Amino acid sequence: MRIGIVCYPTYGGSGVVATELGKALAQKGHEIHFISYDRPFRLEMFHQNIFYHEVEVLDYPLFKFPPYMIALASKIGEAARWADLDVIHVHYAIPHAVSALLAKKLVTDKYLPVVTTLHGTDITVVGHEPQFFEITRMSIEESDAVTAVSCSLRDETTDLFKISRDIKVIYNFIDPEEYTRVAVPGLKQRYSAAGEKILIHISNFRPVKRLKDVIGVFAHVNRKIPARLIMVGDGPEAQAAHKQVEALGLTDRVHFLGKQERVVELLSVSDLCLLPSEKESFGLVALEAMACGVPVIASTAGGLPEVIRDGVTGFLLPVGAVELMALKAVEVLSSVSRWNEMSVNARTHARETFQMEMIIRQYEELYEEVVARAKP
Ligand code: GMT
Repeated sequence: MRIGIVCYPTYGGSGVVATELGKALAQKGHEIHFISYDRPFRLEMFHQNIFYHEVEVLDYPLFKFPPYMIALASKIGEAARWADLDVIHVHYAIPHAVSALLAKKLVTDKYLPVVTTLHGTDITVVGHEPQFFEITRMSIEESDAVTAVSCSLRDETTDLFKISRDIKVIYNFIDPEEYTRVAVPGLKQRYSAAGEKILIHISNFRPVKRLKDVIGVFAHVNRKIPARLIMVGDGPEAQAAHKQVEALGLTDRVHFLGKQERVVELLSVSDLCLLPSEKESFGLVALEAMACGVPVIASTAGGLPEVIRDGVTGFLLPVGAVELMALKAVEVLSSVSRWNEMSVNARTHARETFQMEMIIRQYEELYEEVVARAKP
């Protein structure tokens, strides 16, 4: 099958899932056409079945705001005609789904089915804004198929937009060969002294990630167990996080590493992952951590309870319950046998429940279904 994949090329769960899906589909023999304003950051390899179409936005003095949505629609239409695409799969509703629906009108010589995957903030944050509400709803209603990355996101979308159509849940996945604990000589010593535990947080440092709670939990843990905190990512909350760390006198115990291309090595030297988000439709980072044998302490927000098994692969606590999260962190970090048990459970759960082949197959079946429906 010839599949067009539209996604954000930057660091972030939706782009990662879209790129990994495209790579896996190409490996299975499908022809994949990525369409975005930049090469997706995980698309670092060459593959004969993978193509990349760059969206260029005209820089004209009259345009205070470059018309990206229209440029993207034109590019999707152009790629669809040029490569004779069978289906367009957009990741993140805004503005991708709207552009794809426009492109569908441009391609007049064939029916171009559009599959939209909702990732979370496109619904819970951006789509929620009054100015985007109706257009997001329209793009969900008009797509040929819609998927959500968790039951929680499906239900929230249905309730919020009063959607009557079917939204299929297809969970995110990881490549088990890539996400596995690796030995990295000297790395643990680079960030910690003997006997210290390493906690890790990875995100885009946006308000929904509650960095204040991440640092708060760490401060409590560090009072009981000598520990370090690795902070991976960057974003609007970075400055406030630096200040909080300074105010708590923890500068030498918290390592801010900025955005990182790869996190497997860092996860491999970590003992616990913290994800106390206010909203999280899935929590890909939690899955990546578990696959590397790192138990996760998270909030019960959104889809996190569908990813983490409370008391088995980590702990789930209410949003903002900093002290309780710290208590559970200390509980798992202070018992070698408990940590080992949770680490093994986490690794197994990540591989069995979010099995890559099974999830890729679910997307393939969905493409086959919309293409068959589109046939005259
Ligand atoms: O977490 C973010 O803010 C980034 C966002 C994205 O679009 O990349 O992540 C969303 O999609 C990920 C992949 O499906 C999910 O794992 C994240 O939970 C989801 N983020 C939120 O819902 C806040």
